[in-house]
Amino acid sequence: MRLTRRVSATLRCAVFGTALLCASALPAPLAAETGAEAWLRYPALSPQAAKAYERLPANTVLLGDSVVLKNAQQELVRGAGQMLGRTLRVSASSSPKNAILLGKLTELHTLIPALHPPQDLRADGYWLKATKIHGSECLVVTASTDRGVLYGVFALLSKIARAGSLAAIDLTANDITEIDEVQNPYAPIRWVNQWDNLDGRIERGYGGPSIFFADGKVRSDLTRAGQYARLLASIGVNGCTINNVNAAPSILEDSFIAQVSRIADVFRPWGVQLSLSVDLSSPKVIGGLDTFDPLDPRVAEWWRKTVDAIYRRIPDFGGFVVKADSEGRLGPSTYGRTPADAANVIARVLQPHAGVVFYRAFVYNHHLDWHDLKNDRAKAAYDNFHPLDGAFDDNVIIQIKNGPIDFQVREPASPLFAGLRHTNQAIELQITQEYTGQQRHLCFLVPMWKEVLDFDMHIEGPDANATPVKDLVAGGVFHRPTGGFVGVANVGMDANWLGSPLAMANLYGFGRLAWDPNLTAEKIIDEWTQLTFGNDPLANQTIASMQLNSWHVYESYTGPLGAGTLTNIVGNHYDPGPESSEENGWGQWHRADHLGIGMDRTIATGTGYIGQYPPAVQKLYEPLANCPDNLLLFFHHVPYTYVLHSGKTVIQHIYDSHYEGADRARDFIAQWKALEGHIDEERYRDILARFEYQAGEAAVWRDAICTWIYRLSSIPDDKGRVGK
Ligand code: GCV
Repeated sequence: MRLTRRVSATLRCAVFGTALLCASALPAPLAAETGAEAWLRYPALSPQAAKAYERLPANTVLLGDSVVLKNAQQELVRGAGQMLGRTLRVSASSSPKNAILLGKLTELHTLIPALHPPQDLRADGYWLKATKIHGSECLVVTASTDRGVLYGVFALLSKIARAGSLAAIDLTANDITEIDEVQNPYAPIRWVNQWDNLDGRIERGYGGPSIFFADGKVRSDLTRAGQYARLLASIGVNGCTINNVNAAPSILEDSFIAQVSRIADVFRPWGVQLSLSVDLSSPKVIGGLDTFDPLDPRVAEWWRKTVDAIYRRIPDFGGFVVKADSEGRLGPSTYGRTPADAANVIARVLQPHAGVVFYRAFVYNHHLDWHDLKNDRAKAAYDNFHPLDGAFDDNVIIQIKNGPIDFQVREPASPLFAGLRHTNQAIELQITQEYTGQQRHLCFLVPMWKEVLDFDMHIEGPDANATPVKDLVAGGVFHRPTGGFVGVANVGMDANWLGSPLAMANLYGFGRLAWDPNLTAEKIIDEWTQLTFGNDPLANQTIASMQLNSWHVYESYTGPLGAGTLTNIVGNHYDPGPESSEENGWGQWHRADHLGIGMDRTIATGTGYIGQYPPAVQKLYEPLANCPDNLLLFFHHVPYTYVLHSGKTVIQHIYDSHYEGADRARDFIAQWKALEGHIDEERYRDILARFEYQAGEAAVWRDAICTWIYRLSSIPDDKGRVGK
């Protein structure tokens, strides 16, 4: 049942690398259909669609000479060339005529004083404006930063590419010669984390080995790293932490930083800041000190010297990510110090360089006593960090997983989002599908992320407005200086980056949501599908609909009713393994026994976790009658015979859900087969094999979970399927 079809990474990288260097030679369409170009394929538009761009200026003028701006211009020339079959002429800036002008507002203003920039243009935002200069039709792509100009170019190219969709053709609306559009990012922090180890393996990575490291060193060929930065920039992601949060201290050795600086060099043209995960014991392990106590002045001095040395090599270095006192990582608790003590000592030496510290809230005891019904891992982040609210420096950001456990198929929003008012925060979302099918099952996560981002924490205080998670992390509610979005991506050397072409919708979706969490899942998937698969309306509709349904399908045959993904939690986090959650200290308990199932997290009788939420949110989950069915077992322990809002008993819901889910997974095959001839053969066959595999796995999940819970409860399935 395991997928054996693997694209030859080396072969495809060679093709991809050549493509990068020889833009004008692109695309070799067959190579592009490996998924390597992801959503940046820039296929030739149909003559009908290209008509909308007949009046697109024939020249391009660059105002400025930074590496980011030059790159933006090259990208524009490449995209327009491939999609419209036109070679934009690169001309000098003194008297632009019939030109697409690229440059920062300051430069633009010198050239066209009459053009007044919009008031609401913020850092990294862009303005696309059709205008006349000396009577000549021009198009301006401008911003207050070079990076904003690059984002504007990508937005322009995305519009052109999507105008190629037959479904979307509306020549008037798509006529770029009329455009006047301002776009701003929702938050300053839009970063990805890679959990790459220095030996080249990636923790929870399913797309091949690291694009950064091999055999304990930085790779000599960093073509893929540069290509990754291009993909990230195209969706507005502005930072990338390149190594595992379970960090090797040696990453901070001077000889290694020299190597890492080569990665920063290939990121820079795309406006992506490089950052590193660090191990807090580094001052002792590699620094020669006898301590890593954050309050010891020698430790502070060691961090200062180390950080200054990094900035000498990487002047635009972003900062550090810290995982401490978590899953065996050492941390400030060794010396009785707090996360604030640890974060601040590093933050203070980063601050003069404008660097930041992401301190992960994923701090918990994985040796919890499972006999004690009051113990609850879900409470850990809030318990550890809420009391420290306000104790962190202004360049510290608390990085909080979306839910209180660990990227399960469904969790409520972490209460810590509401528990920090005087501290910057970022939400950590997992793009790599650790608990959601490891890229072998289709699971489009944007609908799940949106539920959390849109979740109103009902914070009483600043004003009467809603306080959704997206606004809390973006810093708007409590006027924080920074904050935003972090996605654990884990792309690898596989040609299609994540090991599965359809999984790339999650990387795209993360970037788009980080830019604008108010985008709908439908809008995001429509964009991605058009950019990734092209113009065919049936293909667009089918793929978008399959993606939009996929999270619920996966949830229904793995872990319905909020029980968590009932997977093997001590092993691969992939196969069914509900018994592995119990009788150990990891705290991913569902407490299933012969009478009932679920964690009692109530204030009245349980762990008290619900009490960590603001009062109005508490009422959504307690008492039992209020709790929505889809999170019931996360919050309550109930007998199998408990009747849900839907009118079904819990046990019958579990049976039905697994059967329906497995059926719907099998239906994916037929839906996909209808696309034969509508998309390229290579991806058609590859993805079909994946759906056939998923259908088999879903049946395995169905039978494993239904049989397990039937044996436990002794309650038969009303429909007589289980055990047959
Ligand atoms: C990088 C989960 C994963 C670990 C991961 C950890 C974390 O426990 O299984 O692989 O470690 O989360 O987020 O730090």
